[in-house]
Amino acid sequence: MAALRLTFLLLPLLRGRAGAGPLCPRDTPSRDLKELGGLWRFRADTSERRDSGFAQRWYRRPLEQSGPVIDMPVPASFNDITQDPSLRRFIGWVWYEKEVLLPKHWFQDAFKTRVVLRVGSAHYYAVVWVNGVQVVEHEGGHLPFEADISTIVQASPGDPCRITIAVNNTLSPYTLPPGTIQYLKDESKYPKGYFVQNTKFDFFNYAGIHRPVVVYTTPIAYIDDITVTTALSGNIGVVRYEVSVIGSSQYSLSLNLREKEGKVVATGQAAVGELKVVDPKLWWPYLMHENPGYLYYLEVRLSAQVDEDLAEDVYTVPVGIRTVHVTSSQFLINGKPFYFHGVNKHEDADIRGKGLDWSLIAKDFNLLKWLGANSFRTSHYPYAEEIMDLCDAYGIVVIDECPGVGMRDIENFGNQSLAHHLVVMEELIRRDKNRPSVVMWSVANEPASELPPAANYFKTVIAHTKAIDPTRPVTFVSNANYAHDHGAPYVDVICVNSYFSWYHDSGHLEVIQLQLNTQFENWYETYHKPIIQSEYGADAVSGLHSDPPLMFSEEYQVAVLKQYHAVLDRKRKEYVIGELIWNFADFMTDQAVTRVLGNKKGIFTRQRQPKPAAFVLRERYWKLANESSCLPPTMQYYNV
Ligand code: GCB
Repeated sequence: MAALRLTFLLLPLLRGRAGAGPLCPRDTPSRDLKELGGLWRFRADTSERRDSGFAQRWYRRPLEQSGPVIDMPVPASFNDITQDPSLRRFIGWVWYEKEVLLPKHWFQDAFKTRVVLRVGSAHYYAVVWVNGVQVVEHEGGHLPFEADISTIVQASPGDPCRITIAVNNTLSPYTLPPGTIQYLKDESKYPKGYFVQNTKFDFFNYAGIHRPVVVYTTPIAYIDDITVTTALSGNIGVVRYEVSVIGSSQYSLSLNLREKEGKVVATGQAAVGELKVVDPKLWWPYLMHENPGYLYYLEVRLSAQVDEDLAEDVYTVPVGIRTVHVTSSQFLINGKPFYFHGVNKHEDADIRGKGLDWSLIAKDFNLLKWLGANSFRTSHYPYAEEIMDLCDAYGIVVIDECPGVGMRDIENFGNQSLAHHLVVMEELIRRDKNRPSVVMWSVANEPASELPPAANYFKTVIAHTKAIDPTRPVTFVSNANYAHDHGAPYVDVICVNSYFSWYHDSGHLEVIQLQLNTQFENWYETYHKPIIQSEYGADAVSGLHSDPPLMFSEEYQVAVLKQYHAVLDRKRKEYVIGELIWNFADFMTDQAVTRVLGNKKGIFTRQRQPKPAAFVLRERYWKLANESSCLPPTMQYYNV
């Protein structure tokens, strides 16, 4: 059994791993970008050990020469694209392939251009070949990875370049999220070799290439990374930066910090420095200011000597000047108390699963604004960079969560998991460190933090996170008993999930207020840290009615929310600093007797139509915003 699991997941681990480039590819005057979205050729490896693709080296020749292929959209999950139930539940390697023609001018001065292939995310494990040569492999969905493919593509300029990506969705006790493969051997019940994948998280394990695949260029000497942090000193905004350059040690830099309209407000020349802005326009959350999400733009220009030649690169990062502080009872943004009134989301939709979809992204942000939500948590994994860019631009505050979800077994807290968890936090922070919208890292959701090994585990993960990014608070989201939570001593903010009258005392709305009050008091008396109600809610099947309210009706969902709100309204005057509804929209889960085509705790349906709870929340969020913000009276109304 172990050997078979090895074939499923770990075969490519025999080779080296490679990481992601820190800078998100953008069109700049010195860089080209080509997106490889559309239909790719696709085949699932249905061989018993799922190893035919590797044994027969499918990457060596065009995929259609080694067997049948179908068209598969990228980006998208593969699960819901066809009518084939076995592909929907497929576990193992799937193979994607695309041939691309790269622009001629990329080769005109071949040795001055670097060509990079980047995958926004592929779930869970991916191996990539270009023209049959392996260029990168990566563990973990939800985060980008890339490879320098210059020498391979420059060996045959003008020829189509064949990109093959094998993706494996098998989870193990040591992956994030964890899972297990279970072989069911009773041949009176199951066919020979029958297995299932079990997980302890509550969303469907969609798989495939979920975010854009791009090829981009940089000059041979290039800006590799830019790190920006901001501070306020009186009326001076301080932008501290660090630029790293690869490909030359003889170079000069020129930095311009520009306002939105283009005016330069500060300049620099050093690789590490501080830019000062007098009376800066601060980055404010949505509904906390009349001009939320204000961004400056830090343009970095590089001139580097490479042999006899000059390489020039330019890259611009958006910069929001803001500060974040946590006290024993408040969360301060720019020194002002911030109350999270927001949602938990999922990347999830009909047909495309977890695949990036601009229409869905635009719709979701419009719904967030309509709702008066000022924040969300990226439950339960990092969201697409495209989504995060809009959070920066619109002023939507983010608790950025890694895929540490479903860690319910003791095996998930050993050294192998820990080592991977640290890498995931490094990759996440490398990707999102410059984002003003990200105000806190969440290293896990509902781990079994009552288990003794969780103490050292979370102490280590949180210390590591803080060491890489000392500027942001760190949390994880708990549903453990306050008296036995071994991770809570290490967090800056207590995030608690509870489902009173749903998973406990089902149907008993009358106990919510007492239980919620006790929950808050217990946590606060133990830790004296601010608390976020990071999940609460109830399933409501759209169109199901009952009065008096009974479980699963739209009325019951509303009633649960109102009971929670009564207590939140008292406690937010003390130390509760936020409330995030579970969930923004209905979403797909594994099939189970408690799930009706997925989890129905959305205040919007999966198709983004509001249930009555959405209107209740909308009224509340706008009221909260109007109470606490410095909005001019003209903006204090529903933004319809
Ligand atoms: C939770 C989990 C979330 C689930 C939710 C539920 O506590 O964090 O992933 O979907 O409860 O609806 O059961």
